[in-house]
Amino acid sequence: MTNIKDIIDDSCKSVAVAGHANPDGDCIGSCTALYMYLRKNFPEISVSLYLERPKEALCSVKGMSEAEQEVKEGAACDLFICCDTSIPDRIGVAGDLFRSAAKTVCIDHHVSNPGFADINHIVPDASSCAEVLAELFDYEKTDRDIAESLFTGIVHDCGVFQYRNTKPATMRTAAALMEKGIDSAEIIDATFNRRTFVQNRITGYALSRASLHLDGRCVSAVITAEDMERFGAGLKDLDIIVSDLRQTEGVLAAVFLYQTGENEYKISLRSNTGVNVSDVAARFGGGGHILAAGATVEGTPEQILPAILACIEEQL
Ligand SMILES: [Mn+2]
Repeated sequence: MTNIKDIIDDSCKSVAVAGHANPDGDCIGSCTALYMYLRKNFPEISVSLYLERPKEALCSVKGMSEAEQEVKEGAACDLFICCDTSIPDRIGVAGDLFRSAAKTVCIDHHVSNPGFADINHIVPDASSCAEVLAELFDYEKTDRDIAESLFTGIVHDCGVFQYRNTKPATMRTAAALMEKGIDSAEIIDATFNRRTFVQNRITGYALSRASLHLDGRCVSAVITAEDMERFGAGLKDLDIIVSDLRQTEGVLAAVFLYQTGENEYKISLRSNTGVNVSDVAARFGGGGHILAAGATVEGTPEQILPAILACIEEQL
């Protein structure tokens, strides 16, 4: 596929756009951008957008107000496009619709994506799914609102051009989007930099209790359900902890565990260099990117952490 129009033929009357569960900035930016682009440029097609409610800062992204949080009974579509989703199990609210769709397309940048849809357009070199989409859109058909969503997706996945997934092409794409007249500084501040008081407190707590392992080459922190309750925090308040851990001097990999069930933890992994955390996550049934990955595992931190450290040590 070289252009989004390649997947839309005359028989296509209805399209569903969806992302992954617990959507992040790239997922929200990509899905809303694709939704708005299809609405604007293919007015004869009915387009629906399915997204879980993200953290507050992302709710104001254009197009989010039209996102549906559940699939209505009897809903069907000719074409289902999922963005930024590496495995079908992670398709959020619209999983059933994916399974019943006549044709499915996956647009993504996760290196671990096996290509689970009928048509797969996966660019592991891209910083973000939004960067992949920008290349599939006609520039002159990309308006300011669409550019805002794409820019949001890009800056969230590359940490405002800080992470190693930032390539010259990422900067060129972002620059072209800025030419559309978006308020880039406001997007970055409002959706990426701004932290709630609760987020700051629980991040500070996690960092103050972090531990070093493997001669200081690995750092870990754990947040339990009890911790979250004590701080009045939800899962959405934890997303900056692992990137803060990664910035520790001398550290090659950061491991953050947070409780998601009675005996279940989500592992969030980040790497600076020398460790492929996508491979580590895959050993626990998860996936992601070389420098950022995750998995959900059963057990206690005392059981899970040594197993992850052993996998990381193999790579050092
Ligand atoms: Mn992404």
